[in-house]
Parts: sequence; C-alpha cells; structure tokens
Amino acid sequence: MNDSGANTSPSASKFIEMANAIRALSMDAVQQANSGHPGMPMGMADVATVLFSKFLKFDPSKPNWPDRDRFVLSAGHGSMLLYSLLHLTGYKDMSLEEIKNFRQLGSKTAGHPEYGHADGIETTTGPLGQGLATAVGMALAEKMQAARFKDIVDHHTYVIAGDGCLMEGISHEAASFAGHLGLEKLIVLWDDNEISIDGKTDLAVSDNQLKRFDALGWDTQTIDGHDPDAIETAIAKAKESNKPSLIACKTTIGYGAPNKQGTSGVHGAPLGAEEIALARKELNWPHAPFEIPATIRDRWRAVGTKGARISSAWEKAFDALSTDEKSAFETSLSGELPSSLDDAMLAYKKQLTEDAPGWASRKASQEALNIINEHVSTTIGGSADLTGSNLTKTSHLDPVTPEDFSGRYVYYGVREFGMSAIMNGMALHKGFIPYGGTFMVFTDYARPAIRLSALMEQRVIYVMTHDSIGLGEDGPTHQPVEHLASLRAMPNVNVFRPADAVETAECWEVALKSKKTPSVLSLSRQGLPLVRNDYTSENLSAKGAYELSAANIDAQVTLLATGSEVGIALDAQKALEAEGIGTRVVSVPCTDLFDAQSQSYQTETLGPGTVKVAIEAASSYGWSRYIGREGEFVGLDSFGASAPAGDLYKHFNITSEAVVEAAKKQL
Ligand SMILES: Cc1ncc(C[n+]2csc(CCOP(=O)(O)OP(=O)(O)O)c2C)c(N)n1
Ligand SMILES: [Mg+2]
Repeated sequence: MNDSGANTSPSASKFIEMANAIRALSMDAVQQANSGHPGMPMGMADVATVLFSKFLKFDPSKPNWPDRDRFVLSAGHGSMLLYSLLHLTGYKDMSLEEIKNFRQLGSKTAGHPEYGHADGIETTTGPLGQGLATAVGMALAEKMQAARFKDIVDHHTYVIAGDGCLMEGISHEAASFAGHLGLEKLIVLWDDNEISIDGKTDLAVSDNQLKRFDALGWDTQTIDGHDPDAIETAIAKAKESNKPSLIACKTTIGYGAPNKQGTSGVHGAPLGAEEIALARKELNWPHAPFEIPATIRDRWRAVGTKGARISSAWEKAFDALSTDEKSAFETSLSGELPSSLDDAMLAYKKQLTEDAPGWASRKASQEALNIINEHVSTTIGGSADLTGSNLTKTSHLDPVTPEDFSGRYVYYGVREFGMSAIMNGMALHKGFIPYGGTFMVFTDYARPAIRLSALMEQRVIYVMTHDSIGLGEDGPTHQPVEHLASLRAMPNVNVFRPADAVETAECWEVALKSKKTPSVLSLSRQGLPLVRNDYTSENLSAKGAYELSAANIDAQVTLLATGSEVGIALDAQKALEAEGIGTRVVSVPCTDLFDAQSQSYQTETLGPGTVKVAIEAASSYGWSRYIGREGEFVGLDSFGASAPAGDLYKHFNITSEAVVEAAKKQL
C-alpha cells in the first residue's frame, strides 16, 4: 500500500489516494498547529476510508438526520481523522479554513472533538474509554427507539477505539453491559497498533483483548487494518452478527512516515518538515500542504452525496407514518416536556402541603417520579444496582431486557461510570431523557462522565441518594463529605439538595427543564419533616435559595441551610427567637442557581446586616462566599463514622444547639 499504486488495480489506487488525503491533511494540520496527534489518523486512515465509503449511513447535507449511523472517535486524540473525514465528505461547517486552524482559539477543530463545535461530531471525546461507553449508550438508545418506532429506526453505532480506550477500566463496564444486552448494532474498530505514549503497549498490558471481549459476549475478529478488502469483509461480517462486534485492526501508527511510523514518536507530536517531506514521497502525495487534487476531492464528495438518497428514502418512510406516530417521534427528539406536567406537578405540590409527609428526600424523589414518568413518556430510569435504595423505579417503568427494549428502566449493574457515560450517549442520541442513581459518595466513580455531561450540555439527571452522615451505620466509606463542594465547583452542573418533599418536586422540575445542564439530586436516606407548609405555585427552588421562614422580630441572624439541615435551622430559629433574637431561615436547595440570581436578590436573601450561620452536614468549602470570614459554619470537615444517624449528628455537633451557639457567638 505504500507504493504509488503502480502495481495495484485502478480501484485500489483510487482507494489509497482517498486514504492518503486523510493522512496528508492530518500530518499537515498537526504540523501547522505545531501540536496534535498525527499517528492515529495516519494509521487508521484505511479503516476509516472503508467505513465511510462503504458502510456509514450519513448525509452531510442533513447532518442530524435521526436515523443516521453514529460514528464515535473514542480515541479522541486522533481528532484530525474525524475532521479530515468531515471536511472531505462535504460537511459544510468543516471548511478547509477550519482544518488549517486546527487547535486554534475559536476554531471548530479543537484539540479533541467537541460536541457542538461542528456537525458530525456526535460526542466529545478525549478522556480515553469514555467514547466507547458513550457509544454503548447510543447503541442502547437506538434499540429502544427502534422498539418504539420500528419502521423508521435502524442504524448502527461505529466506534474507533485505541489501545488506551481498551486499557481503561470503563471499557470493561461498557463492553460487559453491551454484551449482556446484546447490542448487535455496535461495531468497535480497535486501532490495534501496539503503541501508546510510553512506547510499546507490552510495557504495561498483555491482555488478550479478543478473548476478553469474547467472554463478554462479543463477536471478535482480527484483520490487517491496511487491507481494504479485509476491512470491508470484517465490517460486513460484524453487521451480520447478533452480538456487538470488536474488530482488531492491526495497524502501523503513523503509517507513511518512513522513519517514525510504528513508534510512539508519532503518537502526539508533529512529524517535522523533514519527515513530512519523506512521507509525501513514501505516500506518493506530491501535493502542497492542504491541497487536495480535484479528482480525489470529488471521489470523497461522492461518498458524502450518496447519503442524500438514503436520507430522502428515510423521509419518505417517515411521511408514511400516521400523524400520531410522527408527532410522537418528533416530540421525543425535541426533548420538550408535555404541558400537562406543569399542572400535575402543581396539584402534587398542593397535596404535599396538605399531607405534610415526612419522607426521606429519596422517597420524595420517587413520588415526584411517579408523576413525571406518567406524564413524560421519554424518561428512562435506572440505577447502578441500588434500585431499592435510590428509589429510581416507578410502576410505569418496565425493565429493558436483551429480548425487549420497549421498557423504560435500565438495570445498569454495579457500573457507576459506565451508567453515567451510557446516559450521556442516550441523551446525545436523542429521543430519551435519562436519569440514573447510585449513592452520592459514588459520584466519584461517575465523575468523569458527569463532567462530560456538563461540558456537552446534556440533560442527564443523577439521582444520588444517601447524601451525608445521615445515612448512618454504613460509615465513612459511604458518607459523602466533600462531594457537594466538588460537584458545585464543576461548571454547568446544577447540584440540588432539597429539604423536603416539596423542594424535591421543585428540583426535579428544574432538572427536567434544564435542557442544557445536567443535574445532581443529592437526596437523604433518612426521613425529613415537611418544611414548606404554605402552598405556592412559584417554584422557589428554581432561585437556588430563598427565605423559607422570616424573622418574627427584627432579624439579627440569618441561618442558611440545605437538605436535611433545614429542619435543624428551623429548630434553631425557634430557640433563638424564644430568647428575643430575631432569626430568619434561608433554604439553599441549589447554590449554582442562587449564584445566577441578580446581585440584589442575592444580597437581600443573604440578609444584609445580620450575622450568618450556614448549616450543611458536609464540607464547609465554598460557604464563605455567603457567610463571609466572620460567619459560622456547622457541618463537618472530617470523615464521618459508622453509627446510627442521630448519634452521628450529636457526635459531629450538627445540632440546633450548636447553631444557636454559633449565632450567639457573633452577636
Ligand atoms: C483517561 C485518559 N488518560 C490519559 C490520557 C492521555 N492520553 C492520550 S492518548 C494516550 C495514549 C493512548 O494510546 P492509544 O490509545 O494506543 O493511542 P495511539 O498512541 O495508538 O494513538 C494517553 C495516555 C487521556 N487522553 N485520557
Ligand atoms: Mg495505540
């Protein structure tokens, strides 16, 4: 393949030129940016050329056509592979200018593919392994969507993954889950080049990946990743399989760079002018940097334009649906909520103020979900093996099984990171609103995917229960301390810690309506008294913080509290006022939303001129911006302990007496 094509058939040499166009753009863009990863795109150019020209169902003129195949570059460092493909096949927003501006501020061609930057980038990748897991979520969403709209949904999810992706632990969670559910339209092309950054992969890994995937219920093959016929045969075979497929594509990293190929030296550094000149010779690519000869460009464009026929055929099939089916499909894709939900939630809130249940907020979440899941048909619940603790399942939700994808509840198994990345994939695919649960302390296991939900602006809802020492006997391994603060520090995540059943309903409502922001609902294991006794139609939690209880006499003290500690604040308020100290209580269900309110609302809510105490059974980190350096904090900056919840609150001095003392100290 390295020669000019003199000894190869005309069609083979045309193919080589197409693949070399990717190689040239990749090495030239990396060289121009003076940073980037040429090795992977050059190594996988042949595989990608076969995939895009022979299999991938896509239409650059309708990039978001719902039944397109999804392509995920899990090895996101090879971003120039994707950008080259999008440019060559004719995606309008991937101009040559963008390629030339690779890795520059404001370009669509960021260092790693970023969702939302350009059409055809189906997900943000770069954190290795996560793209694969996200793709599993897309493949799951396809099966679920096909179970609902069988005449118009039938697409594949293709992934290019590297050695790094397969070394990452999440590859196990994701592949195991995909194997269990038999997601047969998922096809992973593994860039089996035996090189990663530190050198040969055998420095660190000697897994038999094929046996591993085989054991996880996958179909596996090995091919020469530079042999177009072998690549074509393997993908065709994978499409026939009734299991997810892994194709090990034996490749040479940096293929075409004569002195550097096959070494870790081409992984993540420009080839350099000299080596690029030699590669041009080696690849028989005499053209100037960024110049693609018209004949080769036309061949690539033809690959792009042939998708238009397929997308039009799909549109015809869609038009043939009944009006109801059409609108159901469109509504599911739009992610809009039915208007009936608003009234139902108001009626529910009203009922709560009358009944005043003392539910744990995890129970309140389930009750809110009872309403939500009845009105919103696209919510997909789930839990990482804690369904009975997270209370994420409602009676409306049947399980998703390998035999039946029409259900709405996913048993993710003990795979928190996998679950979270899979939910990202489902949200990106569109058609569903995923939520999933585990213990709050295990947000740490899910965190890299929560971060991508936030970066990609995806509405994924994390139902994180057992949110403090209030969970009691399970002890410090299970008791979150720093988690609220660390999640609040993450951009574009709303972290909710509701105080009672009313706030829980309100927080759920905000989470559902935040189409571009993921939410973490931090919920108690223990019962919480209702603190919102007066019905109001306004969603007070949407402001992030609000005065829950005004002072009955001139306010000298403001108590700020969240979740289970709001009740403690109200007790302290009573005690302080009994001593003639006017005290107000501010409930803070979501600091992120509060920080977004007007300065005047924030100042007014924080109670200018009053002394301040914040109460939260968690780390004090971050609270000083509300209470100042003088304010007092009642919480815990150490790990918890194993004991009944009541004993722990006393032991750690998170009591109304402690709050009273903290307030008086400042007066
Ligand atoms: C989670 C994560 N850890 C580390 C990195 C940094 N990193 C980027 S590429 C890479 C090596 C990947 O090797 P491989 O997948 O074989 O890619 P190749 O060198 O073959 O292109 C590493 C460690 C990352 N991007 N993500
Ligand atoms: Mg590699």
